[in-house]
Amino acid sequence: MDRTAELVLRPARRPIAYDPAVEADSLHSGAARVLESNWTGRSTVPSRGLYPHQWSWDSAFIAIGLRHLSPLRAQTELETLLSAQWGDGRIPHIVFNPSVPLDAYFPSPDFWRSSTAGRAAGAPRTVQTSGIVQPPVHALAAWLVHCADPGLSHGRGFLARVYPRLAAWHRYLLHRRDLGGGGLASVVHPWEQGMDNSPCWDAPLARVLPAPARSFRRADLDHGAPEDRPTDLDYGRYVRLATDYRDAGYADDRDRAGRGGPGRGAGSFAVEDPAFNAMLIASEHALARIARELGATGTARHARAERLTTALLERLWDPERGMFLCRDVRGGALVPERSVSGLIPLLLPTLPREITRALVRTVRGPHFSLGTTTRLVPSYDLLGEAFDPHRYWRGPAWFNTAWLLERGLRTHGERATADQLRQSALESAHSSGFAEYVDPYTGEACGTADFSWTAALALDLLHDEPARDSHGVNDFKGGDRG
Ligand code: 9WN
Repeated sequence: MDRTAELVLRPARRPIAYDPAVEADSLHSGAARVLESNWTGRSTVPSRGLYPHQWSWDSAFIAIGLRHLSPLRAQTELETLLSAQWGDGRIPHIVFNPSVPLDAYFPSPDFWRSSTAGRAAGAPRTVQTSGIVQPPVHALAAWLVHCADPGLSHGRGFLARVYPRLAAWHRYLLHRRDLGGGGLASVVHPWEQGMDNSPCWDAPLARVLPAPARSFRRADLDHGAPEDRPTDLDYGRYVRLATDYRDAGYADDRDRAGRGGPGRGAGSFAVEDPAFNAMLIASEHALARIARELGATGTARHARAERLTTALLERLWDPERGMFLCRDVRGGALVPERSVSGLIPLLLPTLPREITRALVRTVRGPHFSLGTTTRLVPSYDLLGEAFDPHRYWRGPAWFNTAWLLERGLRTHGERATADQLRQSALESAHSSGFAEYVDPYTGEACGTADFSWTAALALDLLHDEPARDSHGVNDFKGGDRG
């Protein structure tokens, strides 16, 4: 059979009508158009202008939506990303497209120098990548992609091929990135957590000596409004951290971490983040399902996910605020900022009931106001000093966090709130032209338009909830059944 034929997008099964006020068909075809025009042949760029390469967690979210259009293309998206995996198990946050000019995105391949600086860590020789990572949502995506067309998946040996790579990825995070020693994975750069400019990083980043602004040229300002993007000072710190990590050979060993004193040296920034770890746990449950599908038991993986859930509660739960916080591993304390990241553990099926109740109260309460004054959950505390409805990850709402929270709410039986969030996400995705992010109050489009994960996750939300639930994280509740 000619598999290339399947790379042509097929019409999805008819999406459910979710609200007469919104044209489901037009949303569906608009989302499909965005994904088609951002497809490069082996993967999908987040955006043609601002982000012209392949990004790690973007690809996972994109695959989740693409599976409704072309399961083969969704599998290919993940396979392309995984083929750039490093020998030590890390999945790089960017896989560079060699045909894109170097000055189209900063930091470019000549900054990261993966194939030379990353040699000891096993960076691939033939493809250029960054040396940092992004949130591990890939195993969850692989499982959902498999479920979209199990016949195709079996026929291509999809799960059998991706499973060892995903297992190595989780091993890397659990063994090389437990910098706090408490069982959770740490991020060593704000870009790793994916919410680059969150106020949660302000205090840990303040210890980092910024690289001089004249030592690099930002490309993001060619596409985005400077008042919405991170400042030059933030960028100086991002560049310093990445340079130091690169110059230390992208090594993660704890002895090296922090060497050089505050402000300098790889390891001066290390944070345990609730969303990053929640995605790891959800993905660990998904890996258990994949293992079962491949004939193993998956029990050890569920047990590991449970241990991680316990560690998350012990290390990051803040009962007073009713949400999870980040831990500044170098400073040793919790960061007293409320970010959407601290709500995302709602995704986890086995959280104690009193914790999920508190999280739901918090998401509806004055700091996030879902269902009262906000349409989508803001990325940061509405009452926080640093709140800004338009600046990158300091207030606006993103669609991937909405998707994660919608699943979490549904997982814990909060149907009405989940339905409301789903509807707002669909309406905002449509009316904003699949914007990268939106003003949480008005839904006004911000950032770049035709953003791939906005289109992909809107497509996923268009499909009916029972179908999404039956292949999703809910199945992991209560262990290894299914
Ligand atoms: C740095 C691609 C990525 C997303 C991140 C988002 C933004 C990059 C940037 O774009 O980050 O990785 O240049 O700002 O913050 O979450 O993966 O869409």
